Amino acid sequence: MTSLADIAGVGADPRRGGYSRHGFDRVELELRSWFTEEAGRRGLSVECDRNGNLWAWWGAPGDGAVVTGSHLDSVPGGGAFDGPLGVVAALEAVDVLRARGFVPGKPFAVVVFAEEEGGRFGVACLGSRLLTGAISADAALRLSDSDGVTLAEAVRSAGLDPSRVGPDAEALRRIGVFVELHVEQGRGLVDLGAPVGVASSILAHGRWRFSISGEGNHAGATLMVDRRDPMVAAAQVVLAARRAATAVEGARATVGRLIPNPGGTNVIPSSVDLWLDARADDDARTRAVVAEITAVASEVAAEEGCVVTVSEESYGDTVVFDVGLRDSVSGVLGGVPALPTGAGHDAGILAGHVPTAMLFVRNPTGVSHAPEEFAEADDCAAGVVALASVLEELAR
Ligand code: HGY
Ligand code: MN
Ligand code: MN
Repeated sequence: MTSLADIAGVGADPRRGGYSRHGFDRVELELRSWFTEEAGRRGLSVECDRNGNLWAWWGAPGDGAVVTGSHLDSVPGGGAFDGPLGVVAALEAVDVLRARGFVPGKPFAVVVFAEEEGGRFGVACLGSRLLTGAISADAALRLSDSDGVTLAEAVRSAGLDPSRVGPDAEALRRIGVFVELHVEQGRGLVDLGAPVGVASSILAHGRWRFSISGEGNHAGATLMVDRRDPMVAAAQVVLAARRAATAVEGARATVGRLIPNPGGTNVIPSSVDLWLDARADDDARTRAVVAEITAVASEVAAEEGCVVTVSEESYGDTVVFDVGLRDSVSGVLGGVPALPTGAGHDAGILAGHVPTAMLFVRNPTGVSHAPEEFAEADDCAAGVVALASVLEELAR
């Protein structure tokens, strides 16, 4: 909790509440130096890979390492635990292992992945997607933030060489097993009355951009019959998202970001961009929900004399974590519960390449991606001890 308190002032967002810490922005760079210092204090040697992921090595870097960690960036106005808890727990777990006189029998690293939330460049888990090749360097370098700054420019200003951004087979080969500790985003552990759990699966989920264009005009001089108002179509897409997801067991659909252009109070927008976040237990259901929303979007756009284009910005199929590893992790912890999660993680991206597990720490309200996100000190401590025991077993 002291370590989390150390960074409590970094990236606090007075307008939204909570924290706004985004890939390679000034705030996140400050968090990177904080992490580098904390790792240095523990005698870990820190290196930054070609995609901006930080690796703090306990001993010499090498292949087949036991790796743990998470991310430091947040959603806009996010909570204090989503990401940083996993990074702090990893550092604290090193302290616990050291106190036990443990020395890793394998290469061992604490990792901080870049831009996990996609809060700046729009693609979630960007650092781990680049590392594994789940997104091409070209597509990634072209991504831009709301000020039009491209990822290429952002990584360059962070001291990286954009021409080296891309799949990193060496970094991937170095990961023998990855364990990510994360605050639970949901009420599974609360309802079970357990402080710590292990992840079983992650919902299939993706992000789609809907761009609706109509005719910009004067709010007062334009008769209602003469309008081609993309905001009216957009509003119906938002409602269609709610309807379509409610109709499919376990599906979720959200429009949390909608930008009218130009955005004047007395101006009928010429275009509206909105982003759909859709998730479900499997690929088919997720795709079905998106297809239904897309069909409604085309219909309502046509009715309003508007044009809509839909582009998929990121997608990941359902992740089922390695059952053997999950069960042995649960066993090391005396049989903690296994829970599915609706939240994506770097562990979900890596799971397709290396044995991966996740530990969850109880979240009393289940609320996340909001300033109210919280975890009790005792539960965080239980998470650290659990992580240390799992790492000790894996790094023997
Ligand atoms: O969106 C997610 O599920 C994750 O927090 N990036
Ligand atoms: Mn998150
Ligand atoms: Mn997270």
